[in-house]
Amino acid sequence: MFIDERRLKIRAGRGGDGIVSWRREAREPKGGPAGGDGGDGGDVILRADVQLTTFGDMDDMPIARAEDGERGGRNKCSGRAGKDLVVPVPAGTTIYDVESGHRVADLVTDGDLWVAAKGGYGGRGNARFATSTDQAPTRAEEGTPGELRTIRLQLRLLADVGLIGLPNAGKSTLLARLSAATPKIADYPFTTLAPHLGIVHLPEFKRFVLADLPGLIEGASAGHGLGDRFLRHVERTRLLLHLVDPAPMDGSDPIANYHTIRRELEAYGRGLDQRPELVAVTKADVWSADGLAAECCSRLAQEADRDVHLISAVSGEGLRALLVALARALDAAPPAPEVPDRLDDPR
Ligand SMILES: Nc1nc2c(ncn2[C@@H]2O[C@H](COP(=O)(O)OP(=O)(O)OP(=O)(O)O)[C@@H](O)[C@H]2O)c(=O)[nH]1
Ligand SMILES: [Mg+2]
Repeated sequence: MFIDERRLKIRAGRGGDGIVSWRREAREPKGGPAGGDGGDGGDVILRADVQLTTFGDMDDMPIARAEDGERGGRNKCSGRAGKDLVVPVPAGTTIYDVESGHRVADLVTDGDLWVAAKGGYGGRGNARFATSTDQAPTRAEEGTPGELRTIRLQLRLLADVGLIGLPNAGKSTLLARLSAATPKIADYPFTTLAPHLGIVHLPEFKRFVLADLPGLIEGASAGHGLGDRFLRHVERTRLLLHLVDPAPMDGSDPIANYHTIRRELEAYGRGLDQRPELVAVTKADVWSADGLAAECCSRLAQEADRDVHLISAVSGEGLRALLVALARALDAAPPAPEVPDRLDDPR
């Protein structure tokens, strides 16, 4: 299952206690202090992993807990330090502290590490407290507790271009045509229930990552259809590719449909409506003959004041020109803005 948000309690290991003990040797009944130090507690560390695309694997982890340090031993032996717990998370995971609501880390690159909770320190044993005036200290320290906190993980997929459009517009079909991805395709709305990524190869060894999102509908920002929660996954993209069906099955007007999606982007906020956008009218193989597709293109170009491409993911028409335009637009596009530095709904 695709899970892109979750809460996680984390607890670092406690430091082991230092101990009080005495050296015992033959003919030396009252040896000096020999209590060892406790070991430090283990840290809980989150690590970005590009192989992961969901938090689904973390389901059976109600609390992420690192090992405690061991108690000190006799003969000045230190206790063993607790092992760190390394929790892999998908690359693109943003971490918020639930209590403060603040962003505390954003793990984007494979292997990025973040210490989520620091282990406690081991206490010193009595051997450490011997001085010239006190050669038999009876004092040892307890270990300190490890950090305990609750965090919220939010995933924003790492993609360069985000595919948006109404259900059935042809988003998944295009992703499948341009990349090796194999999303489910069908002639009914809401076929795609989770975002999919594909890598699109361009000439000269260039490439970009294309994200296919579940279809949006009017009122998505108010929770209609699948809602707008998947729009979070285009937040890191630098470019939107907006697909428009020139002759939707429900008889709706393609231009009105285009504006519906634009309104949802605006309602979502986070500057998504300012993101550079390319528009493509799909299914040219079906609707070119009677001029319907071309008419839709010219109306859209006028209304939206953008270049509009006419494509078919089935026949391949217009795809080469679209890729050239995408590559150019990507070169010119500014970097995606930072992810939010606060949770809007800390819970
Ligand atoms: N003839 C033709 N059919 C297409 C083309 N692109 C998509 N289709 C068809 O349109 C229907 C919907 O395509 P999808 O790719 O599943 O649409 P989607 O936008 O991903 O839809 P959701 O996942 O429901 O949001 C399918 O029956 C496709 O076969 C095209 O270029 N030509
Ligand atoms: Mg789809």
